[in-house]
Amino acid sequence: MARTHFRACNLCEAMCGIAIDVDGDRVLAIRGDKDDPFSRGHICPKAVALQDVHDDPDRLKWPVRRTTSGWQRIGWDEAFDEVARRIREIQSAHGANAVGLYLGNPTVHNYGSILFGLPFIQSLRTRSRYSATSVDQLPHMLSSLQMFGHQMLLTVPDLDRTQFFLCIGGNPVVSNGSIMTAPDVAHRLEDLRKRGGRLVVVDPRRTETAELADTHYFIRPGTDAALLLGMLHVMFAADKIRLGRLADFTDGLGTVRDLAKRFPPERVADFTGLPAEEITKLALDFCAAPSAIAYGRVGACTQEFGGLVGWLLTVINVVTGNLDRVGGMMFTKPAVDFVAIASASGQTGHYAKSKSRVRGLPEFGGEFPVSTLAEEIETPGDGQIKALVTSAGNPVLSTPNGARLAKALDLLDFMVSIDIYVNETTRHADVILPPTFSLEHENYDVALSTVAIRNVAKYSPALFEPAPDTRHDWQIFLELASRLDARGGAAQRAAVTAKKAVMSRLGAKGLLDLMLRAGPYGVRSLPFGPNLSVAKVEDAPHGIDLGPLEPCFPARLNTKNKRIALAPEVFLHDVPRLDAKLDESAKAKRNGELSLIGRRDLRTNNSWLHNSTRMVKGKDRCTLLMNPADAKKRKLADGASVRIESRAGAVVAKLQVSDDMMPGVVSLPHGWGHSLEGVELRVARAHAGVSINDVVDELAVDPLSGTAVLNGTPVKVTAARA
Ligand SMILES: Nc1nc2c(c(=O)[nH]1)N[C@H]1C(S)=C(S)[C@@H](COP(=O)(O)OP(=O)(O)OC[C@H]3O[C@@H](n4cnc5c(=O)[nH]c(N)nc54)[C@H](O)[C@@H]3O)O[C@H]1N2
Ligand SMILES: Nc1nc2c(c(=O)[nH]1)N[C@H]1C(S)=C(S)[C@@H](COP(=O)(O)OP(=O)(O)OC[C@H]3O[C@@H](n4cnc5c(=O)[nH]c(N)nc54)[C@H](O)[C@@H]3O)O[C@H]1N2
Ligand code: SF4
Ligand SMILES: [Mo]
Repeated sequence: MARTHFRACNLCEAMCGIAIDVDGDRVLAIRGDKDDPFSRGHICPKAVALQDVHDDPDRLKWPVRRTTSGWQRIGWDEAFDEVARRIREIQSAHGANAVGLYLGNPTVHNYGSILFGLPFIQSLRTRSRYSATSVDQLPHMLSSLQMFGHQMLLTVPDLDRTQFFLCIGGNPVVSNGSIMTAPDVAHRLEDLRKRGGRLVVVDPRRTETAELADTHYFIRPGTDAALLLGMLHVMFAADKIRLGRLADFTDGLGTVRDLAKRFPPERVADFTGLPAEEITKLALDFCAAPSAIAYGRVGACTQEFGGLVGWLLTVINVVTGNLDRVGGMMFTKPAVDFVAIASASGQTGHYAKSKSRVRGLPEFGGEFPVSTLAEEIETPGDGQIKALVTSAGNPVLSTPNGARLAKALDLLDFMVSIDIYVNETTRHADVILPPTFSLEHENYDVALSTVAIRNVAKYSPALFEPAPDTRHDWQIFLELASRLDARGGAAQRAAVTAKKAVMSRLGAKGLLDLMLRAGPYGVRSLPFGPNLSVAKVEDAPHGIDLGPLEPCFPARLNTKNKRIALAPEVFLHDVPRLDAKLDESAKAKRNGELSLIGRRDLRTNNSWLHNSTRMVKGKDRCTLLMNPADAKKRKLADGASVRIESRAGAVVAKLQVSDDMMPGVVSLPHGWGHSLEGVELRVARAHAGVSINDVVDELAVDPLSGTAVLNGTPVKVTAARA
């Protein structure tokens, strides 16, 4: 019997409502759900990959153990017992921190992983924790922690009501938006222009988003902090600073004024590549707009001064009165309110409480920069990582110098991966524990709802019964946690068994129910509010719109004094590094080096959708983009094989000459490089590409935040020998 199932796509952050036509256990079609009030029928070409991954014959369905003669199927209990035993042995021999943990991006898209990942982390008892955060949004979290007192109090663009959207280092038309859950973002950007608003893009590449913009500025990679300081200089000098309502609870304006004085547009123009007059105009236009947003994403965060950029973006929003106001940068009131839940237990996040063992880089939120993972495995001494757990991550392709990390993984005494594939990372594991995939379990976007441009609640029921004898991510975490906790005597074991029984009965769904009921739209919202619970959200298959974002400061500020800290010391301390860079760059010669940046494609999702034929068909997309002038200088023709080399390593890719690139800058996408030995992804291997992260330098880290410098790698590009 054919039927239609409604849910939210959980591949990227856009949370699009989808309608899946099914016949028995077969997916017939995946369409946009026109009745979803938030996404209004929009989907992107990736949505159908949900079906392709679901049906993928390479997807793992049961635990496997690596043996000399290949992967061997084992039972779940045997697998859980072995993993827990090896972790315990290694921790008793070498200490708790000898076991490392890496959590990848899909964790955030799966509520079971989020809700049960936390107790698992506690049971692991290790400080050697890593995640994709340090190759992504860490600077935004750092500025929220320092300025508003909570790392999860992230700013969200009020995209539908703004009159000026300044997009720095983001390409939402392709990425579908990030820390800005906004399904159908391209139409929303067009609507902005239709209502007389302006879109300005600052990017070293004329991106798909730049194509929609009123103005696009090329910028030299890694120089955005200087641009933002130049803009602040103009705003102060022209007396355009207006904090409005924020003035009553903001500290540090004078400090920012003094700092900005030192960065006139003329000082930063050559460095950034933007003429001083354009910087001045941009700053004044921003101030003149009835409402405006300074927004930055991956290109803004993962660069040499990413920490400063994260901070300065928010400073600009505050000093122009655009924070927490309609049409500016706002905050959600999500139905599952993590900020409130975490704050209630005293957890606001922390920064630099400790330093990484080998390189001395700062911890953030209990995690170390993933750029240091390889050296922590390689370097002997107290705290050396001897075993690793990876879950929903592929750091061999997604983190700097993946080739070095791959070698390091072979040094481990034990590795376990929770993943659906034998890929570039999990091929190193001793045991792989494969969870069910998206369509086999229910979901609720607890994380992404907190960064949506409207307050929304959407529950996705499971479409298919999970295959017999499979486990969800949350069940895997719970099984492992219980075994790890049962380290003590009989009494402790009994307590653990009892706790496990309760958690297991509750499940992810039961926990969600408690959180919804306790949240701002739960029981508290009575008598007139929606009184949300799992039953309520289950009753609304297309999702529930809870209204536009609303101003919430100072009430929601989490700083002790309930004031915004505009000029935290940690950021001020990093400015001299920018000064030095500015002075140095005025003198430096670039001796033929180009600056390498990344790229995303509409049909990719980091490293893991390339085993779907529908996602990889067509022309080669793992190409190096280069400006015609740079190609001519090097006598390189379009389509030539070129060698891209940095301090860290080299790869060969096909050249694509394009005047969409700023002169001096080249671009290669990430997530490719599937030809490594042992990768069991048949389609991806046939469309392997190369990994930019074999070139991106693991030693290049923003020392302030610990975020990897993924953009702005100095490279030499030459003709590849045949
Ligand atoms: N050079 C460069 N590098 C980058 C970036 C860049 O712009 N340039 N971007 C960075 C960014 S923003 C990110 S977020 C990271 C991503 O970095 P990672 O998270 O390390 O990499 P992914 O490719 O997302 O890998 C996801 C893994 O999860 C598995 N998986 C998928 N669904 C599930 C599930 O439901 N459960 C479990 N257990 N596993 C699942 C997939 O098989 C895959 O192995 O990459 C970063 N790397
Ligand atoms: N189709 C698709 N969608 C995705 C993903 C995917 O892999 N494919 N990944 C998802 C994930 S995990 C994330 S985090 C989001 C990311 O979402 P976005 O950040 O919107 O996506 P990116 O394409 O990484 O955009 C970064 C932009 O920064 C530019 N850039 C590079 N260096 C600099 C610089 O120094 N300064 C400035 N100003 N710009 C610079 C790049 O040219 C690029 O256009 O996308 C998500 N959505
Ligand atoms: S934009 Fe993102 S959420 Fe929407 S269909 Fe595409 S991958 Fe799924
Ligand atoms: Mo990301």
